[in-house]
Amino acid sequence: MHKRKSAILMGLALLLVLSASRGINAASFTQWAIDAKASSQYGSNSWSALQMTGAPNTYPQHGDKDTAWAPSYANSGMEWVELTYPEAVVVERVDIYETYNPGAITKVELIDASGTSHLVWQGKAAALTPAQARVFQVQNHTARIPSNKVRITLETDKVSGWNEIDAVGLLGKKVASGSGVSKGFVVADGDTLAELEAILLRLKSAIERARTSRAADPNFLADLDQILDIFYSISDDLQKELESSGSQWGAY
Ligand SMILES: [Ca+2]
Repeated sequence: MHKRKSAILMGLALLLVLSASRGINAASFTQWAIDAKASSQYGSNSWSALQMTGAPNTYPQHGDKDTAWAPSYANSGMEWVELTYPEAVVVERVDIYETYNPGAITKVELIDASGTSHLVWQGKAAALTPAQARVFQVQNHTARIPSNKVRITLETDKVSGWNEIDAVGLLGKKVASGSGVSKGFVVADGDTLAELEAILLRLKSAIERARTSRAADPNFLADLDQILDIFYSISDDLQKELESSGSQWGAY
């Protein structure tokens, strides 16, 4: 019983390692927002939500600049902004360029294609001393589903003065679209698939050796056979998907 449990755990661990190693081969890239809205905005052009789109054009300056978003009123409680990006990605990091009275952010959420929000950071608002522009970097350790929207909540009465945001960068990896096991988070390419096949072949021959020399409990080996079959079907699915979506990988 103990051995069977270990075999299943080993199999799961191997699957996780393989999934992770496939992800590493896809390149991460930064996107800038193409659309933005906010709970309020100081102006319809200057200091509007749209001033958060595109790359930073205020940072590293600290000050009341009309190239950044500002809410309608300073120190008036909860405000939020929502940024939209061209590509849904598995997000690694959100970079928030706070260019006037930073520190009022209390929550950062990612929003996936279905509109579900995933909380990736929550904390207390606190003024920076001395006040200066900063890039507030939030790592995503929770949401593995691709997202193309970021929602940021600020408590504007916690940090005195106008709390302004210049731009918000979204760092992440693109995922293969379509069905099968890679839906959602697994990224595959030709090299990692070859690697996977080689590992599976080694595992298969190790099982065969153990069976021939009667070195292990037959039930344990049967479990390993089943796990191996699962890995082979994952590998096949990835191969099919790679063939059908190969053209997506050229852009980044
Ligand atoms: Ca800006």
